[in-house]
Amino acid sequence: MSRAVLSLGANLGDRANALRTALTALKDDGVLVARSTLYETPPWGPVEQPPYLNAIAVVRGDRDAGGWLARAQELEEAAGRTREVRWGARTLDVDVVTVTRDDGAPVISDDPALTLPHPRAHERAFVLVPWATLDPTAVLPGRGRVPDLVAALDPADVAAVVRWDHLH
Ligand code: PH2
Ligand code: MG
Ligand code: MG
Repeated sequence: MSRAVLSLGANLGDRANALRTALTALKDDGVLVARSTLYETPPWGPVEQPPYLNAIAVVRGDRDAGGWLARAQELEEAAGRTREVRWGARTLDVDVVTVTRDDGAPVISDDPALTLPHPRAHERAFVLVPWATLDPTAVLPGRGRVPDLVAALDPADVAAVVRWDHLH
């Protein structure tokens, strides 16, 4: 058994439907511990593209890190994901942010296929803001408490992550 934090994002097609379908699939798997609401977020990175909807899911189940990555990729495929441009637009992206073993030890990996913890999570408001709101006790291994990481971000980046689903 292990616990994983997943970051979900979509910026093509019916974004909310893509996220909700993936969250429902995790619930149906019996692994969903908690999920954030949906947030609209400006695209991060070098590629010009439409705004994202993002969410965080905490899952726990009988999988190791590679098992969570495999499930994440199945969810992307089920959403019709095509993988063209790195950091480019996508119907669904599911990234494994952290994996924690049942003894509390974080999985640390520099495997290029699955680097853990996620190497850029600590600088991404679209990951940290929903995560800190969902779980104010969360820690990103090697980086610190998630609310502290939010406090270290540019306030403009934090303010740009806007709760979306109470508006719709
Ligand atoms: N994902 C990316 C690149 N940029 N920006 C936002 N706001 N949200 C994302 O999920 C995202 C991104 C590549 O995975
Ligand atoms: Mg990603
Ligand atoms: Mg990804």
